[in-house]
Amino acid sequence: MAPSSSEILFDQLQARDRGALARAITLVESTRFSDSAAATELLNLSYKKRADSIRVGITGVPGVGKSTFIDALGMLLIEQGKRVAVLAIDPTSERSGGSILGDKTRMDRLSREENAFIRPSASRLHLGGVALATQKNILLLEAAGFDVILIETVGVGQSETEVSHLVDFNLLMLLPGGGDELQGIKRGVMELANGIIVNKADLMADEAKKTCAEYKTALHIMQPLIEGWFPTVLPVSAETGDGLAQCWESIEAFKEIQVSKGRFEANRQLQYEDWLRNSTMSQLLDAIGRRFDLQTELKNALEAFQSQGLSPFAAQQSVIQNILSQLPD
Ligand SMILES: Nc1nc2c(ncn2[C@@H]2O[C@H](COP(=O)(O)OP(=O)(O)OP(=O)(O)O)[C@@H](O)[C@H]2O)c(=O)[nH]1
Ligand SMILES: [Mg+2]
Repeated sequence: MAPSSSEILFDQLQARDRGALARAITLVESTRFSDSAAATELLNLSYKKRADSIRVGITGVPGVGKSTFIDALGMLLIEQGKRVAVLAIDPTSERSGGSILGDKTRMDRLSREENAFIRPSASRLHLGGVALATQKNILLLEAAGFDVILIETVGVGQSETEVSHLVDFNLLMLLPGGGDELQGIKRGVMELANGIIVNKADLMADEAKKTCAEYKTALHIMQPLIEGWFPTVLPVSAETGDGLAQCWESIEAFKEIQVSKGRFEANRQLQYEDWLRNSTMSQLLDAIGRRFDLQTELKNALEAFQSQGLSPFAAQQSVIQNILSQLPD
């Protein structure tokens, strides 16, 4: 039997064909129903033959130095013979429109490397949608031989939680000085971190050390997120490269522990279960929304509530009944 188009595309991916990677990403991000069978087949192949890799999420407030750090760390890893892919999850990119270009210029060394691949955030989607789509892109990148996947996320509250469902290691980037509130870091975010780095230590070496000590103390008070692992806290400089090698060593040490305890695969299994649940719900909701013009139904319901004296409950009931009455029994 002749190979299917997805099998051909998968072979091209494995042969590290960059054009094939771009086509593969377009295919799995397509919302056209006619693409869904081929996309699923490609993802099946990528999932079944998935290779060893590490997925690291890098979160922090805008300007903390995430892109600069990824550029420098990526170069270090490429020197070690690794292949590095960078994905961005940026819920603000749609609004500002500038951050994608910003990232490009700040990863200018990495973007010229044959063994690197950089993909900006798919901004047409809401945050949850971006995270769900990213899970699929990760598999494609791994099929294409990328063994380190770095995910840059702007820390604006919810995105840290979303990205923690995608990665093996959560790296939180902070600036020297200032308490949690100053850095816009909520307590829950710190609890998700497997490692913390305090960047721009070249500008403020003493302050960076002090901040590290403060976070170490704060972490000691907290219940450890993962048994047998105490999050590393390091001063670094993305600009000079100081501390980057140690940071990567700690990520590798973490992976080793997780693998040896059987938790590495177990964590990914949970993440796929999570994806299955959320992605199914979101796709079905999209499909129902399109099939029944949910937007118009909701607009009418809102109008009925706002100006026709209907209670919110009655307005909701009329939308649901309207839709359900169109379905066969
Ligand atoms: N001195 C110094 N400057 C740095 C360092 N890291 C980043 N910068 C500078 O800080 C600014 C912001 O860096 P980015 O890497 O773009 O920060 P980001 O976190 O990716 O920002 P967003 O993508 O907008 O969220 C740039 O001007 C960098 O040159 C560092 O370690 N030391
Ligand atoms: Mg950036």
